[in-house]
Amino acid sequence: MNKNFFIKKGTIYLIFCLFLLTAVFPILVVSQSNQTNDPYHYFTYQEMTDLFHDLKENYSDIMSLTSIGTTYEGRDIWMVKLSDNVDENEDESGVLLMGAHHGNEKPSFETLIFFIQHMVESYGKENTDDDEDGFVNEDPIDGFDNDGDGLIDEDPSEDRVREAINNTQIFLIPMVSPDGVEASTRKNCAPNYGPFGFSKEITSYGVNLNRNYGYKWYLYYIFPRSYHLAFNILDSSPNYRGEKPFSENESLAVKNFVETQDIAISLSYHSYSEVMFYPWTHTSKLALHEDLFISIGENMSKINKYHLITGRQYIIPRYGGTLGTSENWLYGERGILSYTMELCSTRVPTDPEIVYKVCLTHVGVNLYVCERSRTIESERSFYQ
Ligand SMILES: [Ca+2]
Ligand SMILES: [Ca+2]
Ligand SMILES: [Ca+2]
Ligand SMILES: [Ca+2]
Ligand SMILES: [Zn+2]
Repeated sequence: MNKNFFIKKGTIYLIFCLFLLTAVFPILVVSQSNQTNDPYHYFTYQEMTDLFHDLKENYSDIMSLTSIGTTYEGRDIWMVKLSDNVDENEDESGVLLMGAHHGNEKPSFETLIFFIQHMVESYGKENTDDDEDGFVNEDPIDGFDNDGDGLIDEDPSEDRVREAINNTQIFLIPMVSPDGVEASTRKNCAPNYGPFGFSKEITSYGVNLNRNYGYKWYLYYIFPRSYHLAFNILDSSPNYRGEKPFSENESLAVKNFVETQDIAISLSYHSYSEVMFYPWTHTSKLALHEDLFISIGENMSKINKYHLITGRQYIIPRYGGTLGTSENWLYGERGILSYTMELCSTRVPTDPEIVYKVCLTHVGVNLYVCERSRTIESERSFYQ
């Protein structure tokens, strides 16, 4: 073996080492950073507020931003409307999507912020082959791998977004309880002055907003045991209902807003347990539109694979009834087909992949609801 060979061999070795450094090292770094998986960062109230103002600047033709009320701590309760001719009240079916009645249920607002971004960004985009597989919109967001490539919902339909925005009025209140979000609490943050507000001193803080809606409160006094009066009247309880119906700025803001609009379907997001409920939450009697509730619910279930539960099947026989929920009031007083959506299998998942998936899937659920809302008026008479 001559000297040249060793030089040559050394050069090859050097090149090999360089190759390792340039080609393999980044792969190692990337795979390591994939493994570390920093916990998911959920929006703060301020970040959401800033984002909405930015989006409104860029998409003012299809998005408006309104404060429907102010919390005890002075935060605006934001309502985003998505629609064409957004500043007009058009004769289109209305959909109401709400999150964070309970401030510690973070996926509930994250899903809606993601939806808003997806909608405004897709609206003006031409139909695009997002996954670059040569087909356009072959796998829309419906919870299924439509093209059988092993990926689910990887090529959303831009046309579908346009159709929803052009033909629906979509109202979103992603954080009903911004104070609760900031404090990460189930209840809001207003002080309580005893169960009925008669105490001179502050006795505790916070009302469970999803017990504060004023629908048939009198039943508490007729059936105190069935409706857990003791727990709902105790102001330190996590389920404290408030001193009177709509005593809270947040629930009153939702009520005042809803009363000015024509809304067909409403979804109120919570977390967790991957189930969906619809009225009634206070009785085993079937709602007048039971069949319609089931039909919409089963179609949502195909997308998110969540279990559709009726009050009759589960909550009421086992645990008694719940008064003061938003869906009871929305349906009972306004005739809105309203659902409670319990997202995720844990209250606040921190795995970014899990959060992304739940957000993406519920874009599909929300789009479905927009589509279905357009036929609800005629279906109502058919189903009754
Ligand atoms: Ca696409
Ligand atoms: Ca594609
Ligand atoms: Ca696919
Ligand atoms: Ca799909
Ligand atoms: Zn909740």
